[in-house]
Amino acid sequence: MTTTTTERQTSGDSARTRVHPFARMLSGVVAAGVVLGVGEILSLLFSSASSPFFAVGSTTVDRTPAFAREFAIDTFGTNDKAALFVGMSIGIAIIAAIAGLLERPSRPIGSVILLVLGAVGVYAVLQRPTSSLSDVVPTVVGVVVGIAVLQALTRALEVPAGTVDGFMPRRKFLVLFGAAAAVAVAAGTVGRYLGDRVAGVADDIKNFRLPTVAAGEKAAAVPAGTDIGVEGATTFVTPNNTFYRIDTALQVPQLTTAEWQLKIHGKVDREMTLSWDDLMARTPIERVITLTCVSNEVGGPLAGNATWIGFPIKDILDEVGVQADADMLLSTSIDGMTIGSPVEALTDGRDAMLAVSMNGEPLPVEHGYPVRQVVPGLYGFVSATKWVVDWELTRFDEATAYWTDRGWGDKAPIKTASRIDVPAAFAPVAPGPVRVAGTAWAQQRGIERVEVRVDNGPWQEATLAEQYTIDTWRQWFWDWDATAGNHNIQVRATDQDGNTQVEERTPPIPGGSTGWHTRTIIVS
Ligand SMILES: Nc1nc2c(c(=O)[nH]1)N[C@H]1C(S)=C(S)[C@@H](COP(=O)(O)O)O[C@H]1N2
Ligand SMILES: [Mo]
Repeated sequence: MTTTTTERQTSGDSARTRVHPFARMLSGVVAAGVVLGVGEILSLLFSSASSPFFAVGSTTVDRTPAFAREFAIDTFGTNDKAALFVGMSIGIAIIAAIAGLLERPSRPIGSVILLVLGAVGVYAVLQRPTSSLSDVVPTVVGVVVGIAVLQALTRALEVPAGTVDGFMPRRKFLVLFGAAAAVAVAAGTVGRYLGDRVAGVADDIKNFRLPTVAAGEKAAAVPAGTDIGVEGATTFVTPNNTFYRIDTALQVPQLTTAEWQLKIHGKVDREMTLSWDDLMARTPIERVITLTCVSNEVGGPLAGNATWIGFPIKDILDEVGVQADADMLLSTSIDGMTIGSPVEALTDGRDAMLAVSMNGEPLPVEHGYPVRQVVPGLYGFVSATKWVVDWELTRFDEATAYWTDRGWGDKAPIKTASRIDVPAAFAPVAPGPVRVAGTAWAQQRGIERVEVRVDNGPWQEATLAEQYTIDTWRQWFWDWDATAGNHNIQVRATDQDGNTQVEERTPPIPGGSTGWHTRTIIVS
């Protein structure tokens, strides 16, 4: 490059005039937009793994080291996907702008940069666990078209010296630019829209019929006393639309009940493949179970409680005959997520199930439609496989799963946890009586006691809401006579085995955080 704002160069036989670098950068950006737009619309003809943008995003997610995942979930919470999309878009735009800046008719450096980006896209597509070789076609065609666009725009910018002011883009450039931008936006939007529609499961969900649960297997009615009724405190049942969502799926898998199958193989006496009808012919149960994510920092929000209808996993395992040396169920989702669960936890009598309904509705697509696992007492990453389609009975010393390959623990029972919900962080509090409230959980053991203390004073016992079962969280409150000033409120819970949460702070990785949730409250 000569200068940043103007340049003069000779190309071929005629002298060329100055071109505004901003026009060059825009050319690069719009060319990259064409690559992604064309890639997106062509991906309709191939599998969902063939979209270059999502393939790069998903492969980035898979390559993300454990500490960075913790950071992302910590910083962006359940908006981590949106943050990734924004970050990727900015990154691609910057590279594309540089490509545009460097491209010349006689020296196609920008084209080479787009080619390299395309190679990254092809690599990312091939890295997807569910992709096949033909899935690279949308990326390859997108890159070819994108390079053609960049070269055409660059040529349109090169004007023989003296004919026009180089700072005024030429008509031909403007027309080409407008057309390319329109193609990029239209192809991307239509591709996205149709992608959700064509493979969509909206009709399937509309026709979904909940299994009928026999009276003896229905969940007990939720007693009024399970909710403490403090404004802002966690409700006992979490509505589906506010239930936390954690997964690596940048495109939510769209799997119809007709397409769904569960293939069961490995260390079993009888291999079996369950169809949707096979599953629905089994005896369903309905249970209320609290799901929690291992990625919660102390006091974190990644937990929810729902009424699930599903089919006991133990019954199915009994039918296929798990061989004596198998101690792990390696489950795989339609998008290639693998999760290893101890066979023991699935067969010891707890309500481990293949769930098909959440709070009286079909599973929302984000929560695993049509079939997911729910296992009380185990963190989601070792138990709660959404969109599950494959079960392999194997051994912990023979197989690993997605998160255990990334530094997380292989067996992860849920640790006893408690958190303060009210007063909310930074909420104004006036001196006088204040009801401090929150929730606590210790699935499979149950909450025995919750204690609160102010400014390292003596621990005081909170009032517990009624316990629904040992598999659900338990709400609590404690009445405080707040005095003016800054105060630290801390909470700790004791489970029904008699174990109290420890003070020592450890991070979520590898098996769940420890420590006491502390909130600073400014009373004035
Ligand atoms: N297919 C699939 N299933 C998955 C995951 C995933 O990334 N992919 N994440 C797991 C994790 S880490 C958790 S905590 C739970 C979260 O379930 P939810 O999103 O329904 O709350 O799903 C589990 N099941
Ligand atoms: Mo999780």
